[in-house]
This record gives sequence, structure tokens and C-alpha cells, in this order.
Amino acid sequence: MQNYLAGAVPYPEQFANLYRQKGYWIGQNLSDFLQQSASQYAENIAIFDAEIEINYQQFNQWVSYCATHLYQHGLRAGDKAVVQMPNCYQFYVVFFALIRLGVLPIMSLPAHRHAELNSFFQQTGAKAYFCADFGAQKFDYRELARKCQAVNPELQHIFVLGDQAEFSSLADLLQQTAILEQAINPSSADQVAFLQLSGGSTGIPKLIPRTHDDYLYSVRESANICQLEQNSRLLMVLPAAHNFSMSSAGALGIFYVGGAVVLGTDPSPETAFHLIRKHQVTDACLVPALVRPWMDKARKDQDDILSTLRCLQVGGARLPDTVATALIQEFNVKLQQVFGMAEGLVNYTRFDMSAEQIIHTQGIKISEDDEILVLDDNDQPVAIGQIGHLLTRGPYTIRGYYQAAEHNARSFTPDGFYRTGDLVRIREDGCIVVEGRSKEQINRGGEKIATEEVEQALVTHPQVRLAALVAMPDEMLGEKSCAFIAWQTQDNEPSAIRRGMQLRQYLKDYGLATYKIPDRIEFIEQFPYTAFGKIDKKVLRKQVEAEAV
Ligand code: OOB
Repeated sequence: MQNYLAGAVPYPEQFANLYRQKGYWIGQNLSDFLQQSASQYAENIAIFDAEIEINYQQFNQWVSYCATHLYQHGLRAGDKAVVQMPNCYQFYVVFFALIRLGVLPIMSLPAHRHAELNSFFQQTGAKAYFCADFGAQKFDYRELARKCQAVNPELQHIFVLGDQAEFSSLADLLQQTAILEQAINPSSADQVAFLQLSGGSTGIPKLIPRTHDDYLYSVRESANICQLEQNSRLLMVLPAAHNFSMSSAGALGIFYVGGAVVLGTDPSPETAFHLIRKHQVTDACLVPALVRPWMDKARKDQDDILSTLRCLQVGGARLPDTVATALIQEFNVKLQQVFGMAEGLVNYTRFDMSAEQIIHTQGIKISEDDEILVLDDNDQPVAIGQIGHLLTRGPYTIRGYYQAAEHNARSFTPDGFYRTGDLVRIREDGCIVVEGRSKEQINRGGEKIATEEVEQALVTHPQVRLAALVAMPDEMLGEKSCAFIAWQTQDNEPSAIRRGMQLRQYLKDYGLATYKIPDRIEFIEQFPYTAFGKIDKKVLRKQVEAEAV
């Protein structure tokens, strides 16, 4: 056995053996996984991207070319690379090429800025960065690369799709070349394949080490549960690197069965409906915040496009029961709720469940060996049907975050259960219902904000004495963020509105991801405190709710 990634927590031997015995872990790495689909489905289209169609054979070849080029650039097995790309076929080519080389991709999202990126480079010593030239609102990722490189000298290889400026061309990595055997060096299936990101609840975004074995088990099972097959065409308008988009059943589920991913760069109903028609899309995955705009557009145009889908998956945040009902009744949609987490555990409603179960629950777990505990504040099991903290352990749930011993001691029990921070109840019929959250996290339409991270950024401002970030209910997104600030006044103090604008700009310059910039900022003189002397966020949340319009 190769040495397990330093700083990652391996599965205990006894569990690893059990998961192999049960046939969950089959010893296949992600490189061979793609190779297998390329042999089995060579001529099938794997990816539709704008006017480009790529079949499995071509896809797999590009992956090998790309791996060879990257080897020639100096990347080696065991290295790490931050991948931050828009939804485009090159994203999948780069991902699998890194895997084929034995380099560990770190799955950054397009909305991340230099605060997040820097922390990834610092935590991992990644040597390479993959991005596109520009993103939404003409954001320049090459500028981000420069900033990161200035403080992370080990970052030596920067590949840019589009105008590469002083960096290397990402497109050139797909040029035909003689494949170098020594470049092909994927890690074995029991090893960490890549690092996913946690929404997190504390300061720095946590890295989630996923092995080939555990990830591919969840992918195969998900593809079965979602009943994907060769003719499936999955619309991908969520960020491709997110765990939902990758594996639930996601692009990898599609690649497993020889189907096609249809890429879209924006999730507006106009773009999505056009792509659904053009490519006869069968499946789509969405966050709840996008469901309403899609329904509104379909209503307005009296368009029955949604009923042409075989399945619409919704996950990442709680789908309101009313929206689920309207989808099923008004639009005749086959809905599937998905409640998952990048750390592992994923639950799905099944197609043969009753409408009541599909509307009101988040379904059931993937595996009979997903162990689920619902505990009270004293870690004691609650009675069936009662709300408690969700803990889980199983064949595709991590045993610890990467290089985070101290944090792991809090987030995992000594016997390896992950404390999800979600409040759930399990009904008599076994279905799980997400009732809320105990972790300090805001779920902004599926994008997760660790309140502590934003508060830490806020208090670095010289005039912020104290800061607290709380969730504020929102029609569209479910939740938005509101920052409460104790402000050190100075002479000639600008108005609160102006101060708010300055503070937002300050956070942007600080480098926080766009979705983490507070939606609302309130300046207050006196913070409410709990009996223990902690800021009483319950009171702040009540205040926000009372004032929400
Ligand atoms: C997915 O993954 P993450 O890592 O971005 O976020 C996980 C958290 C969960 O702990 C929960 O708080 C929330 O997101 N969540 C939901 C939910 N799905 C996720 N809360 C209520 N209802 C749902 N359906 O978000 C993710 C990963 C894989 C598949 C789907 C979503």
C-alpha cells in the first residue's frame, strides 16, 4: 500500500475491509473509471459544451494528452493543484488529467477570491493553478493568480483558458502528443484522489480528502438510484466542481453510464430551457433558489418544458414544501430531493416513493452501511421522530478534514462519526427531514457561508470593534446574511449607508468570495449577550426577522 496522504485520516482497517467485503470499494481509481467508459461507450457523446460535442474516446485521449503535457511542465504524482474553472469541457479534462498523473486537484469554485484561494495554497502547498481568464462581471482570474503567486512561492505553474497573459495556455494542454508512459501514474484506489471543499463553520474553509474507492462507490450507487443510463442527458448549470454536480449523481454518474453532460454557464431559465430543448435534456440538478425563477418563466410562457424532464433534482438547501408541491402538481415534474454534503453522506428521495414523501422529506441514505445517529445536546439518542443533531459514519464519509487535528477533535466523535451540524428528524417510514442547523453557517441558496470567517474578516477593519453575522430569511435564496457591527466612530463620520458601502468594498479587497459579502449591514451601539457572555445571535436573528421586508 502507498503511504496515505499525510494530514488525512484513513479509514480504520476493519471498516475498510468491511466495505471491500461488501463490494462497496472495488479497487478502481478514477483514471481507470474514465478509461472503462471510454472503451465501453467510445462513440457516445460525453459532453455538450456550446457548439462542441465530445465523445468518450476523444475525452479520454485529451485527458492523456493533458497529463503528458503537465508532466512535461514538471508536475509529478503527489503534487497538488487548485482548479478554479467555469463550466466547460476543459474542466473535466483537467480534473481527470490531474488524477491520471497522480496529482491531487483542489476543487475551488468560480466565486472564490484570494482569501479562499490563498488558504488553499497555504494549506496544501499546491504547485499549480488552473483558471479561465475572465469570469462573471469581467472578474480577472489572472490578477488573482498574481496575488496568490506573490505570497505562495511554490505556486509555479499557472494555466489559463483564454487570454493567458504571462502564464501558460490551458488550451495547449489538449494538443495531440505522444503519450508518455511515465506521466500516467494515478494513485491506487484506496488513496486520496482529490480535495473537496467544506462549506464549513469556522475560520478557514476546510479541505475534504476523498478516496477513489469511497467516491466511486457513491457515484455508482447514485447513478443507480437516479436511474441514469446511456440516453441520459444531464443539464449542468450549477458550478461543476461542487460535490452535488460531481457525484450526486452528477457528471461522474453520467460518465459511469455512458450518458452526456450538457454544460451551461449560467443558470437562468432562458439559458436552461434553451439547452433542455436543444439537447433533449432528460435530467437537471438545481438548488432551491433557482426553482422559483424557472417555474415563473415556465408559467409566464405557458411552457411545459419542465414536464419533459425525466427528473429534476433539487438539493444543497431545504426546498420549501410549497415549492415542491407546486412543481409536482402544477408542472408535472418528477422531483428528486437531494440532501448531501461534501464530507460524504447523501440522501435521495426515490422515484417509487409517495408524493407525500417526495414533497415533505429529503429521502433516505444511499447505503445500508451509512450509519446515522440523531442525538440530543448531551449526545444521547432522541426518540424516533424527534429532532436532534445528525451524526454519520459510512463507506463514503470522511474520517477527518485535511490537516485539521484540532478541528477534527470537535467535528468527529472518537469512534469516527462526523458531526454534520444539521438538525434532522427520522420519520417512522425511515425518511429524513432537515429541520435546521446547529452549526454557525448560513446557507445562501446552497452557497455556504461560515459566519466566523466573515466576522474575522470584518474585525480586521480598523473601525470595526465587534462583528456578528447572522442569517436573514429570504424568499428567493432561503437565507441571506446580515452583519451587525459595533463601529468606532471618528470625526466627520460618513452616513451609515456610505459606511456600509465602504465596508463591503473593504471585504471585496480583503478577498472574500462574492457570496460571502453581507447582504445587509446594521450598525449597533450595544450587542446583546448571553448569560455566558457570548454575543447572543438568537436575539440578533429575531431582530432581523422582525425587520425583514
Ligand atoms: C451540498 O454539499 P455542501 O457540502 O455544500 O453542504 C452541505 C450542507 C448540509 O450539511 C446541509 O446543511 C445543507 O448543505 N443541505 C441541505 C440539503 N442539501 C444540503 N439542507 C436541506 N435540504 C437539503 N436538500 O450541499 C450537497 C452535496 C451533495 C449533494 C447535494 C448537496
